[in-house]
Amino acid sequence: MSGRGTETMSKIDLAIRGGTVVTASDTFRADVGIADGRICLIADEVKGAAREIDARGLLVMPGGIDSHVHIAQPSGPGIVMADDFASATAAAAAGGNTLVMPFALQQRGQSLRGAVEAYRTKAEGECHVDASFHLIVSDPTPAVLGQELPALVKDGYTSFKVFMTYDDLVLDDRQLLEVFDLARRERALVMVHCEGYDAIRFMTERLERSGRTEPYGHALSRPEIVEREAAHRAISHAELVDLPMMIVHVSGREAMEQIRWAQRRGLKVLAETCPQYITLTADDLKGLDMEGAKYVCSPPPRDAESQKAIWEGIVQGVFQTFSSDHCPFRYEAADGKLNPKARSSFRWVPNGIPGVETRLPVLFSEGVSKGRISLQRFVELSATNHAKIYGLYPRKGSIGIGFDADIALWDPNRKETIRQEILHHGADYTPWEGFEVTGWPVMTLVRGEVVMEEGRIVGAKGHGGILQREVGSYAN
Ligand code: DUC
Ligand code: ZN
Ligand code: ZN
Repeated sequence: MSGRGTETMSKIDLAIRGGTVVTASDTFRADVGIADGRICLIADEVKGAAREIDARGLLVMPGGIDSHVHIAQPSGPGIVMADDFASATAAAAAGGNTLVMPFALQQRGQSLRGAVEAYRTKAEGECHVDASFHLIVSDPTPAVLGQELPALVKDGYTSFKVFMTYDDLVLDDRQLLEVFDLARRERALVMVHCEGYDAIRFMTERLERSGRTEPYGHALSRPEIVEREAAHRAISHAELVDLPMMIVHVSGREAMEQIRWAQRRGLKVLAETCPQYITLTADDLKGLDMEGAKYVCSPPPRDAESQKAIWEGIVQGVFQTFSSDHCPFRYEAADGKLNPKARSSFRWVPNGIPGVETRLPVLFSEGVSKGRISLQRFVELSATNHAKIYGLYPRKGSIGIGFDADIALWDPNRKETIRQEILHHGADYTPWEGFEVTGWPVMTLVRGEVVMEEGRIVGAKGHGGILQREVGSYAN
């Protein structure tokens, strides 16, 4: 039910009163009524609820959906990710998110179903916000392509990631085509990590021979051309088998222009970018001693011109989603960035940075507060499009009757300085230390339960569930 005037219903568990509701299409003053974890009423006034939250002066927005995070993922010998499900989802809640989408990773030789079951076991009972898994396919055997993947897609794992680099994950062109073809048949969405394996190996070995082994070498080993070439190859393969595809973590102009070119030709190429590509640059990898390791992620951050190109892509609609690519490793740790081999070459520095907690404040501040994007575009990029693309809509991703009451209350004027000491993730640093933002999430509700209030995680872990998904709207 929605309406103007004062509404009362027989049983409303909670009313969010006096706030300004923001969706991907509108901004309007309204109260929001919640019953049984879902939005049941949107009206000028909602009275008679069992409980009320005063949202005067606040924006009432769909909780963030971060469709690209890595949590407790196997990361190579001796390397351990800094977050388990409890800490990652606490950090997500603190950052205004209500759902995260991490990856169940198939290691070579492993059954995909086995990887999914083991990952579920790690997550169950641990989450503060909802979670839903993508798959990573590293070993597309006939059994995986013929039986496991089709069955998993039917079971609600409707998206999977493939890599064009990394020794343990890379698929060659033939394998990519086989996976793409299967995805088209099953109507699953493939997420592609576009960086060319052979070019990176060539560059890495050349840099190492010339003594460029410090963290900055990571950026030199993976210049934009490496991403551009892989993006073009992935687009070509997808076109060959008529597959809609998502290119993840796009870092700069070269890959963005490939995607824009494909989209203008009518191809269903979707794209994601991340906070690191609008705020960091390769120069951050030049930190004194090994400090640059804190910024080693793939693709690497580029330069100010690239940041401008990413904004161009955001504003023009080349990008549909803005995700964190949260992939946390501790810095001061023998199982993290400073592992015993890391000083010998950048190639041993684990790739990834923490970001699930800071994604939305960075986008809100750099985007909305600085006048680059509207509130509507913010909601699309941070929640609604993720739900639509990955098969969670109309259950998640908006504020409307019948949607899960996944809501973040934002103070659009609040100024904060991002500091490690206020964050909840398992990493021991943030790449955004000292970064000033305007706009901050002050409360997060997952299915009508408050899970974060003023930076405090409230309520027990285990409220977050593990969700299966439908085929996404863009995969049709
Ligand atoms: N790719 C990701 O998507 N995340 C972290 C590291 C990587 O290479
Ligand atoms: Zn990737
Ligand atoms: Zn990632």
